[in-house]
Amino acid sequence: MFDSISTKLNDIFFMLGKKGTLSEKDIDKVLREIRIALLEADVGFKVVKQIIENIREKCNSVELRTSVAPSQVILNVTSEVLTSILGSEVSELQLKSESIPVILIVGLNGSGKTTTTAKLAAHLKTNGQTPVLIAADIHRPAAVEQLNILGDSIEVAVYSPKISDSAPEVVTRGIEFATKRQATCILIDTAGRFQVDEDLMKELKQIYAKANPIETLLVLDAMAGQDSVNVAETFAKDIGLTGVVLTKIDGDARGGAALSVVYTTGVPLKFLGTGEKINDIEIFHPDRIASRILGMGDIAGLSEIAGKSFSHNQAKQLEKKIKRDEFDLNDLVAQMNQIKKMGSLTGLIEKIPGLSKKNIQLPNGEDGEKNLRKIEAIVSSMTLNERRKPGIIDGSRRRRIAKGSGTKPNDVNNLLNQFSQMKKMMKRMSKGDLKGLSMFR
Ligand SMILES: Nc1nc2c(ncn2[C@@H]2O[C@H](COP(=O)(O)OP(=O)(O)O)[C@@H](O)[C@H]2O)c(=O)[nH]1
Ligand SMILES: [Mg+2]
Repeated sequence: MFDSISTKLNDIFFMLGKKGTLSEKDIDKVLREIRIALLEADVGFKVVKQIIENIREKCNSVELRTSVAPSQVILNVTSEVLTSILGSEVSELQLKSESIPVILIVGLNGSGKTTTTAKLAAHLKTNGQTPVLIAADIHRPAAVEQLNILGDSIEVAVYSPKISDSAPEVVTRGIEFATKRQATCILIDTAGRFQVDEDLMKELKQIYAKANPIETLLVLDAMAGQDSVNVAETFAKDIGLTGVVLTKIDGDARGGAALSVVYTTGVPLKFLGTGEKINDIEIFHPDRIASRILGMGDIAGLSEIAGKSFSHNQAKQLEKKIKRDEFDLNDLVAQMNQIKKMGSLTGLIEKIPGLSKKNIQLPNGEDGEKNLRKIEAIVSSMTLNERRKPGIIDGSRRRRIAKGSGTKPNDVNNLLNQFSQMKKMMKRMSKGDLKGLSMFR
């Protein structure tokens, strides 16, 4: 997600970066480009207008023309504005309640409700909770089975409906079941429809009355685009929502609708679904997503995932290397191996500044593994000097490296191009006062 917008904005700021001073005209031009990039990313028209106004206003209030690095200032301003549109701060799950806190999961068919219910249960379990799941989608028997399989896999108890139960009855019995089991929280998976309709809302209202949830989370498919705005507005009005979970952000969705939903409904985004597996869920951090949108990567998110496998020293060393512009191809391979250990590669790629799935072709799974091995083979066919200063690699060196690694000169070229792009990005990040890098500490 955000691939094309981040590439575009990245280009805009890169071009701008070369300018020492900015005229009124320059600023107009940049704002126009940002506007187009946002519209193309499927951000709603009204939201785009607001974003541009906010950026312009902030630009006027800072001394842009006397600033030493005006492009940096605009980049920071844009990042601040996007962050604030996305909700500014992390919106945590509420679990304080007199009775067992209930989290109600609602949304359209196929949006990812059942999967998200299980993902959240696993997330809560990791945080010391004892969740119980209630399968209240009585319209599709397969959904009950699906939740049971998922519950088994994470060792979380699931309450399943009896044949003649209505959805509200299931909820009442499910809560009794959870109480007996001494659950510390309850997650209810509900039925969806293909579109918002009256029957669905009626049933959900009845469920809501029985469940009295502390959190009502709307699950939205990132691929649905601007339609999600209407869906979210209806659910917010009819049922009341405390949060949104945006799923399938690992797909090709342009992602702009996320901004529109939050802006239009005022309901905070709480989680992102990043894949089909149970651990593919992330807490939504507005500032990190803003920085991802701007093509600045998500160093904080990256280091969080890396946290467990990265020692403090390793992280410090990496930060130093990036700052001193000493990050070389050996480090690249080492980093990629580390990342590989942490899980799916593509999800992580977009968190690395300057990289996106488009400019580094690294599919998940077996192919990703193969690709990594290929890069490793190329780098290990280089001399120490070539790894440190890839600039010296000319045509004949390239042919030698390709031969030695069993690849084509073009593969070597691609790797070198990607690496140089990445270095440029790192340089810019470490020069600017962008928050990201300090998170490695
Ligand atoms: N790639 C991807 N697939 C997802 C994600 N969340 C759910 N899915 C898939 O979307 C499909 C529908 O999910 P499901 O939970 O059954 O949706 P429901 O009808 O709303 O309960 C399933 O194939 C899930 O594996 C996600 O974050 N990423
Ligand atoms: Mg379902």
